[in-house]
Amino acid sequence: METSRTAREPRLPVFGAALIGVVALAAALAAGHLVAGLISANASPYLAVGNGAIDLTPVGLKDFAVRTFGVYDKLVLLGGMAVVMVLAAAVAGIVSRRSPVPGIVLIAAFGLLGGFAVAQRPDLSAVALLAPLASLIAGVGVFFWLHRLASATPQAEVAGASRRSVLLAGAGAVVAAGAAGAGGQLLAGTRDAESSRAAVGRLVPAEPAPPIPADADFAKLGTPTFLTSNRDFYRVDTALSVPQVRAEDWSLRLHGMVREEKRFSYDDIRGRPLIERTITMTCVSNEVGGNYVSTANFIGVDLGDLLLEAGILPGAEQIFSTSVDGWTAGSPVVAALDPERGAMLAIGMNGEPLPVEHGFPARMVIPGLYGYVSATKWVKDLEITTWKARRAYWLERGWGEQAPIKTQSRIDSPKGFETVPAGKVRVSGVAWAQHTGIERVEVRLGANGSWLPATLSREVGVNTWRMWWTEFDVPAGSHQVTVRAVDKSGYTQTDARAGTVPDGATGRHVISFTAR
Ligand SMILES: Nc1nc2c(c(=O)[nH]1)N[C@H]1C(S)=C(S)[C@@H](COP(=O)(O)O)O[C@H]1N2
Ligand SMILES: [Mo]
Repeated sequence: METSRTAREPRLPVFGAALIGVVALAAALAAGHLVAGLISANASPYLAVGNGAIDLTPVGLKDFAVRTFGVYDKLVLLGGMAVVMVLAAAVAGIVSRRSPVPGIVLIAAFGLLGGFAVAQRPDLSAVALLAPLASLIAGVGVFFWLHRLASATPQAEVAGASRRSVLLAGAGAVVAAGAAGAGGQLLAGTRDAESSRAAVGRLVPAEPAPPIPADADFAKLGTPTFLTSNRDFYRVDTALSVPQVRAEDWSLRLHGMVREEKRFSYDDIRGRPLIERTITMTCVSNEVGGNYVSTANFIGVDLGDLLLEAGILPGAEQIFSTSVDGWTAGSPVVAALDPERGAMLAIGMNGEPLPVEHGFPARMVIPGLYGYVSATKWVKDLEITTWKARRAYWLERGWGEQAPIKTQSRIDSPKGFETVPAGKVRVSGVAWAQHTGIERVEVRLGANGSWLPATLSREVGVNTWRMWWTEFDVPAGSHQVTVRAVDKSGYTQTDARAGTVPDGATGRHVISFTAR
């Protein structure tokens, strides 16, 4: 009798088995999220796996994702991960129709992957491993428990009371998982950086930036406003979940090729006479005509002053900066030391403490250099070194070491393919050549028209964009307009098209519109 036991062991129905896998997955994710809420939102194994995936993604694909999905690229990633995980959990259930072992092995493998991803995160301590551990225990536990309940139900009785008890247990597990997940979210919310940021209050610079003149933009004629609101400021980073750093826990270490290593707390920085500078930032991933360019009043201290206090040793070339989430950037020491350029360690943006997604408590901003070599958010470490000794995040992924922002211009109105009334058509937009300044903007109607100078907005500084507008008299029909900028070095924006990799796109923005 004993020998035929396996043969008589009941097989679970396919759908029920799949469901057990999915419920166990929900329990695992929720338990991990709950424990992560107690430690750090970023300890959540789900987010950690996603972050790991971002770091492992090849440049081309990442570039494609940013281009195609914009700020939604991470949502798409998380959604895709969810689909894959639910399918895998269902499969884990289905292959376990007789014995729970294959499912438990699969779920445990999931758990280990989550643990590995959390362990890889440089912003988390070993305690954070408790979150994936909770996931592992909850996932395997719930799977085993539901599987036993269901298997103990003889097929003949499936329509009866025991089946109901399996369903009830499953529903109970889902409800508990939901509660745990929500609890985790709530706990993370009370501990996160936002409350610390609120406690900082408004930042009042001792040395405010000159007020922005009313004629610094042509917003009424279709250009962006001169200052970009914090809400509208473009955002680019590799962080799947925004690093949560409280000001009171933050410090910045300045070390390497310096005479004297320094460490600054938030109060050290905030207690200094704060300066304010109006700066237009640009991302190297900005396509011709793209939106990854914005302007703000940054508040903080001069980055060069901090370096001088530490004393830069001869031979130093690179400021190798590291964020709390382990992202790195390499900036030229000379750029930070040049008082004309005005590099900053910023803690404020448009009067407020930095928004959490823009680097709270502190970030770097160096005018004239693309963000990936100059604008480390959530910065915690500055190592003064050489170019040879250290290679930053995007350098390892095929982007250039030196990345000055290229002179560019963009048409904002009319929009591409817009239909406008025939007759006088106003064309407007922006141009930028940070650290050099815009001298002239020229616009051309049709592929062979002559270049006509546009009216420029009042210049705020060489480190900020400049708005332009002009007018054409156009008959009904379809038309095209092209813009080009000439900067103060005498350079005319090239017509030669280049992609964003390795050091920024070139080419001229052309749009088509219809007059009727
Ligand atoms: N920690 C961290 N800082 C970062 C990045 C990042 O991925 N992680 N991205 C950089 C890039 S590529 C740009 S263009 C700017 C964008 O800053 P913003 O999001 O405030 O506009 O931040 C830079 N600082
Ligand atoms: Mo960027």
